[in-house]
Amino acid sequence: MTIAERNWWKEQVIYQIYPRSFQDTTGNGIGDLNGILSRLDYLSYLGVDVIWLGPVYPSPNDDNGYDISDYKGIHPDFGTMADFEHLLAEVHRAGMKLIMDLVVNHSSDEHPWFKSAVASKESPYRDYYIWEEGKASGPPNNWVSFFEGPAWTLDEKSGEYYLHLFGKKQPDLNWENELLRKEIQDVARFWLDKGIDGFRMDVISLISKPQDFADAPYEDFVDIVDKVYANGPRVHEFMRELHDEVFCHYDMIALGEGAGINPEEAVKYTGKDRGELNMIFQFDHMHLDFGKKGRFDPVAFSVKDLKDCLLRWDAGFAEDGWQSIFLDNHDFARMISRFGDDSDQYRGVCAKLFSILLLTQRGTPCIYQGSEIGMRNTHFDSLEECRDLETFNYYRSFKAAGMSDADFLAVANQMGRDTTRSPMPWNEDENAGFTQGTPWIKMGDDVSAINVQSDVMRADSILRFYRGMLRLRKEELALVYGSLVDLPQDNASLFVYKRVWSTKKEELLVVLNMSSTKQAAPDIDFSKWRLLIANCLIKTPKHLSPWEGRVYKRNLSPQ
Ligand code: ISL
Repeated sequence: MTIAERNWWKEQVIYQIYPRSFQDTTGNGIGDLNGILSRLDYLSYLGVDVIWLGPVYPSPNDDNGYDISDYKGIHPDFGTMADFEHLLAEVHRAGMKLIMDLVVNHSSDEHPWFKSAVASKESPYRDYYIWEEGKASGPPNNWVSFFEGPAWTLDEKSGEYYLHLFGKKQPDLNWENELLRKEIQDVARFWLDKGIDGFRMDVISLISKPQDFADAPYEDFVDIVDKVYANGPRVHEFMRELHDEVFCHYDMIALGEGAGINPEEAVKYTGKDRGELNMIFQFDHMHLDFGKKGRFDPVAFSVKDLKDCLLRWDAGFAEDGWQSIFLDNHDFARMISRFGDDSDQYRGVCAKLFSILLLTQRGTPCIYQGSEIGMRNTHFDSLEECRDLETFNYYRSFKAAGMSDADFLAVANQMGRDTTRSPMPWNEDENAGFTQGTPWIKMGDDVSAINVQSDVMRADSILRFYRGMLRLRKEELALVYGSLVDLPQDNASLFVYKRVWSTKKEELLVVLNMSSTKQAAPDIDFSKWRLLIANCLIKTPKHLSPWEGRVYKRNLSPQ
């Protein structure tokens, strides 16, 4: 096994801010940059290193900012460029870093490039997008969009179809066009020159399309993404070009969102001599419950499936490459609601267990806002309360296929993206201190009990536990550089592994009971280990309480 090279970006912990839902200061019900500024003390208190700021650019907000109409501006809902620059300076002053979302697989259809491309086939911007003739029966091929329905929309004027792997207001950019690639380089330089510390690059694995645009020979949507849309023929060339032209001139984080990658591809994106990205997000664990038709067609999965998936991916990076570890984000249900037990009885201990899992895996951890106080899925009582276009699109198609509103809402409450986008609950004020206006999306049902202020006050809170885990992550570099060694158990509810850092002759032991029932402890002589942190009072060494998690340490005896 090779020994991981030390790099500053491996030692960071990222905190994802979904700007609309973090902190409003103007009363328009939408979070803003000054709101983030007002909460920097909180992020310092929590102990995170890097803020990943979701898109704050001008956008018609068909997909909450993932449809950008001006890559070099700030949406007035969020503030001004001066507000952004002030925030960036203060983030740096507080000793943190800031990375921005770079959404360049597609733009908004309201971007001037697309407007010009539609206005005339002769426009120099026409080829910035992907146009194809339809077939007699309709679109050029059978590709479907991530957000349901065909991935092609007819432009009546020219009679050609444009490709959009996401919503129809999100036309895909044509990376085959060199001028377009230069525009993207220019955008990246613009923000890096302002002093930001890198990018989270939206669906970057999708930017190179197979140019034959042949039909996808798969029914299962995850297969279509993995085998047709992702890792296209020129993707690594495009990544290297961006690196050589721009990224290599900055000391930055390049974190790719790797929809549809597999471990082998992941190492191509992030291998240390490849000159592409530093790290990547993989999604296999997020797809464990996706059925044939994607997220709104969920299937059952087990703790073992989750464990196997995490282990398989860790093994993929054993020799080279690096990943960023996450268990939820703005696109997926809350981790305790999805993988754990979010009942009143177990929410607290379960959220702490998942913080151990998140912060003891090998990879740069990414905490999604609100997980550090154990937020659970928000439940919507009707579709009128939902906000996400993906939910609405799937609703139309599932309804047409005969599903009832009640059944669809139940699935949306389990799997939909809105479940995880409710605003941060800060305190017990009106709207939990998020806004003095009307929040753009419903607050969580339980904000009077689950909010930052109450967790700051309580010594045994989830928030305090996260702080402890973040401190541990800083103190114990074995958690960053140690290899991950699974200790297989007969009991499928247990996840037990070591992080072995041979360079320093140290190892850490992580013991997790990922179930709501008491389990026999693994057959380990714990007297040989020093306990560093635990989420329960250890009642008997022989048993693990529901969702009990512990981290131990010992020095390796000299060989
Ligand atoms: O399952 C997925 C990948 O196979 C998806 O979740 C995928 O990762 C996701 O849809 C891509 O998300 C990103 O791009 C979208 C945007 O709506 C999401 O919010 C963003 O995170 C389009 O820009």
